[in-house]
Amino acid sequence: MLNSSEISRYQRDGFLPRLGLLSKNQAADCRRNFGQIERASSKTLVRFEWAHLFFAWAYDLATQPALLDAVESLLGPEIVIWGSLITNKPPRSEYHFAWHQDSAFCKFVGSAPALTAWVALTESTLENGCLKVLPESQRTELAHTADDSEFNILRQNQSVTAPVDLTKSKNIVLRAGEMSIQDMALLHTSNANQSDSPRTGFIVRFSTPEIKATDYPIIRARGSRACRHLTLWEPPVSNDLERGLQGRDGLLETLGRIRNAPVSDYSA
Ligand SMILES: O=C(O)CCC(=O)C(=O)O
Repeated sequence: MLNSSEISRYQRDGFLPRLGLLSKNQAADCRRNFGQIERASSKTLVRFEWAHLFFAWAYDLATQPALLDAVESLLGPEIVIWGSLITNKPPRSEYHFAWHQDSAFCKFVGSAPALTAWVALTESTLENGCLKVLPESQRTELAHTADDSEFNILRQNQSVTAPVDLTKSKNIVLRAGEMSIQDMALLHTSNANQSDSPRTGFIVRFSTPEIKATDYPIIRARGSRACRHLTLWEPPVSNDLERGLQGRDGLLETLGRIRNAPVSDYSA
């Protein structure tokens, strides 16, 4: 569990920068598992959503006891996972994330508390485009607009428009296996990868059963409160690549039908 000074720091700043989670070898194993998905897809994937629903290794990562302990310290004992995203910046590529608040485009979370864990599967440095955050920015919701940059990895290409003082922003440099935790409303960005190796992060999105009904599949990570308004999924039990990728394609198709717009991943 987090200690009281970590909890106060999170409540004040909106993030915790550097927490140990996996060993270097465990992080490398997870990166290798993602590499297998890339090879099976025959493309370099820049973003890959929902791995925790279809691959046991990704579910295990998203529900590591130390990760859930940290989340429980901040959200309480009832925890749901509503999303995961692997972000993978290829070496020397222009892919980046514009300044944004996740809360601006996740209205379905409603007033439920929500946070994101960002787990480094490779080291995450200034050179390869680590996460950068603006402390205390979680208190104000800012206006966003579409940003038509081809290399903004955000699905809706969003970018904050309100003038903000970014001089107080902080880089979150992590070793492979470390993680940071951010409030969903914290303003953040990350620059392009100027190094010779990929930069890969595994993002897990947490909330509580108070989350509004959503068409997203939800995994209960801790607790037992009734969640009848949510679509609860069972954890995946296998790492079979073909079955996992097929299942995920099916989910993307279903979400595309519900939204009447194709839902797909970006590949480089
Ligand atoms: O992986 C990154 O560098 C940033 C991810 C991010 O901003 C997001 O998923 O909202």
